[in-house]
Amino acid sequence: MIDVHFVPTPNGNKVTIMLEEVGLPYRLIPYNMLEGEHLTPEFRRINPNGRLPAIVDHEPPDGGAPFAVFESGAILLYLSEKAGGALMPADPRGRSLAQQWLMWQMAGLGPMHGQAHHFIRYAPEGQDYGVARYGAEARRLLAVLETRLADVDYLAGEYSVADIAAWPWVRATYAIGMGLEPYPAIRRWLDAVAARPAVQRGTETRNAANLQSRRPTLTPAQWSNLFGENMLRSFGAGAGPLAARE
Ligand SMILES: N[C@@H](CCC(=O)N[C@@H](CS)C(=O)NCC(=O)O)C(=O)O
Repeated sequence: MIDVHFVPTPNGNKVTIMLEEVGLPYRLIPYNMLEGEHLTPEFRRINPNGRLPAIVDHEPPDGGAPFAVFESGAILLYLSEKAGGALMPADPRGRSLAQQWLMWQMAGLGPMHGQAHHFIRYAPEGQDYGVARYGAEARRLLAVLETRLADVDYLAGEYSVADIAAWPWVRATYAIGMGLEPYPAIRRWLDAVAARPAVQRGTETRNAANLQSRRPTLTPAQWSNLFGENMLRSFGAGAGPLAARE
């Protein structure tokens, strides 16, 4: 059995989609991030970085003690290997392409779109530089994806962990007001992935409506748990400049 420490966000859905695709048994352990449920020493022992998702494999391949994995990209690779190389191309070039696009998602699409979500949806009004900077990066990365998908059906040629990593983030672009009309190849790929039964099962759990809206409303305590003092204090990060909600 695999425990999935879970929130129904793009990073969380990568893991549930992958588990549904490969058919490994798992149990969801849901967290309410707004209430700071992830800011505990117990969860820090599973993920030293304190973020979601993370998994604990109670039957790791070496037969040893339960094994924890954090970072959604590393989780996808771990699950692929556990499932005998599932959703990784068998040929070396294809495998490298899947790794390249997975790294691109983890280092580019995820963090940049994440910041675009923060500045467009959560930051106090008037944070124009952040909106401009991350909005531009978000668009640039969509253009990179469009160019790639105009040439191939899936990021590594065949459907792979790279598509599972990128798809939930691209699906979420509606929330930052970026329509996909200018990107016909992305639209085709988005629909093809969405039609997979495992993807549908893996994305059944959705965020509360407030968090799906263009401009979620957070109480001061929720803001502090996500971006402010409560979050920093739980890491022992000390005093310093803080994100402030006006
Ligand atoms: N690079 C990490 C990112 C994880 C991440 O930022 N997760 C968000 C939810 S999608 C989170 O835990 N946010 C809570 C917080 O920032 O305190 C991954 O891909 O797993």
